[in-house]
Amino acid sequence: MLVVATAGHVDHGKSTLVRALTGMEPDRWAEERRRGMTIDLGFAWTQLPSGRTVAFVDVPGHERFVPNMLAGVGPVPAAVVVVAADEGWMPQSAEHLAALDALGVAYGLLVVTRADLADPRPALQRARAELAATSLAAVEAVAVSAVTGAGLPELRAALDRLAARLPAPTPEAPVRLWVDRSFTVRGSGTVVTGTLGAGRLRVGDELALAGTGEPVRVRGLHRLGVACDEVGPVARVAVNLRALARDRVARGDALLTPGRFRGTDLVDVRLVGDPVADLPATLTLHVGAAAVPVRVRPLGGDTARLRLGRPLPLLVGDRALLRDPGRHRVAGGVTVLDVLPPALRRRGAGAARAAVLATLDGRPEMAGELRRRGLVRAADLLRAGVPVTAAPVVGDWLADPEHWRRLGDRLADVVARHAREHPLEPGVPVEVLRQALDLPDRALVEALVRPPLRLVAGRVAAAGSPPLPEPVARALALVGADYAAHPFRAPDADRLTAVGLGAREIGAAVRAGALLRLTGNVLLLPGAPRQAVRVLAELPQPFTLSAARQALDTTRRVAVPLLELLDRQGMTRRLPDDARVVVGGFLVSG
Ligand SMILES: Nc1nc2c(ncn2[C@@H]2O[C@H](COP(=O)(O)OP(=O)(O)O)[C@@H](O)[C@H]2O)c(=O)[nH]1
Ligand SMILES: [Mg+2]
Repeated sequence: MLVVATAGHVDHGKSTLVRALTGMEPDRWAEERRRGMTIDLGFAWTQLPSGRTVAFVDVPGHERFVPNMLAGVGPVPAAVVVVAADEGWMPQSAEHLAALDALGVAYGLLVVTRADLADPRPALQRARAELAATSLAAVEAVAVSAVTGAGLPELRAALDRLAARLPAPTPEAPVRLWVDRSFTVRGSGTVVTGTLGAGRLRVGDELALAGTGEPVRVRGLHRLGVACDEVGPVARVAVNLRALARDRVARGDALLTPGRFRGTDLVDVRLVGDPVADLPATLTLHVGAAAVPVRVRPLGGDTARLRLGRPLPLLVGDRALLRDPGRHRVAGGVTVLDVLPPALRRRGAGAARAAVLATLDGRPEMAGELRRRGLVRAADLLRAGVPVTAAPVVGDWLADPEHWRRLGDRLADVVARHAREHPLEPGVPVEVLRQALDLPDRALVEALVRPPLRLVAGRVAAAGSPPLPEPVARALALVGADYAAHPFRAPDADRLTAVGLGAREIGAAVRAGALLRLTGNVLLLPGAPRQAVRVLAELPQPFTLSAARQALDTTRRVAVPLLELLDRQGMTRRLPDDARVVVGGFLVSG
């Protein structure tokens, strides 16, 4: 389906032309018919000689209704610029053309109407000259009279050629249906209409309402007034929404494929038109069928940051226009460069951002996004209209390869420095690393841990390096000699101090599994209990504490807690008379 919007000054014959071509009445309101003037958007359609369908979005030409005109033109890929032969180029001819040019509309026709009232050539010539500098420079021109019918067959043929030239739409794209009308149908409920430029709609689909994010379900679909189960692009559609109050949706809202768009109220844009520095601080942004007030912050000669009065589901590469409603002026065309722009907090951040924006052209590209952002969630890129073609580093996180490598290096540096500064701690807690590297997610820290680093119990430590800090390892080597001679004698406090094992060092050694703490500072090597069971198994069973103490060549200070440990571990069993036996399995297997 070819969907075209009309454009041109009031009373130049737009609605009459649509009527003549379609036999349908585009002026829907009684007031419009009484006043003979289009106020709001009108819709009419017909078949072209080729069998194709053309649908018109007829717009008002009066300067008071330019916002309505823009809501009609915004989502439509092609336009028919209408100029009356007898009046020629007029103010809203210029303003409408400026709007089409700002939106980058490149497909259309120039139609000189009312050719029965005056020679169409001067008007045609002037209009051609005006179009020459715009996105519509190359369009075909036709002169017509809706009264005599002259030129209408040529116009139909030209519409057919236009339809054939338009780029093929993408049915697999997500849906963003800008609502240009909403109304209630008795017995059906709320219906919205729009131009489906891409994507596919089906009865039963769940969509999201852009304004509130609330889910809505498609109860029924009409394509040019005919009910159907499914509609592909490009088409004029009416969507009946299940259980949605009429006041929940209005022109400028949008129906969205869930999860594929994100409402944003902050965008960085390139402007073609007035120099950014000359713009008033407040303008109206028109995009799709929406119009929102925006505050403009210049960032460079032709780039700016726009703060929107309410969030809109915008994508990188979207075309929009800025208009000064007070001065009836299209200030410029907008290309959206970034829908998730970084905050500008530091001094000089604005200038730095301007330099970045100067390199952007609005073509969504993943590698560039990753380079600029370092890290970004895949869902955020997708919802900015950027195709995601790389695998996440962890979860939903995408990383620029170079940035990721540098983060890995920094992680190793922080772990090494921490090990030097806190030699008795077993590595760096993940959360500390997350903060040190200023990462948004702990999962990223864990994903950055690569050999020789390792993740143990929520901390990142260097593996391969000695399991214990140097001073502790040295002290253990000294007591190790003591244990070799008397494995069940615990060094006393003086000995521990002499080799340099203070409370912190002992704690580190115990955490690292290098020492076994029986109680307080009663320490043995970790293998001591098993070794003790082997010795005790040689004794006549049951055996007394005293017999055990002698066999183990140790003191009560060690023997008491050691036997209690063996009891707890089920290797020995204490009898009612306080004697013990080694538990059967340990007797046999040793
Ligand atoms: N003679 C003549 N009058 C026309 C022609 N087209 C439109 N008109 C008249 O011009 C006036 C404005 O037309 P309309 O379609 O409402 O203009 P719009 O404001 O651009 O939609 C109406 O009175 C029409 O009857 C035409 O081709 N020939
Ligand atoms: Mg009209």
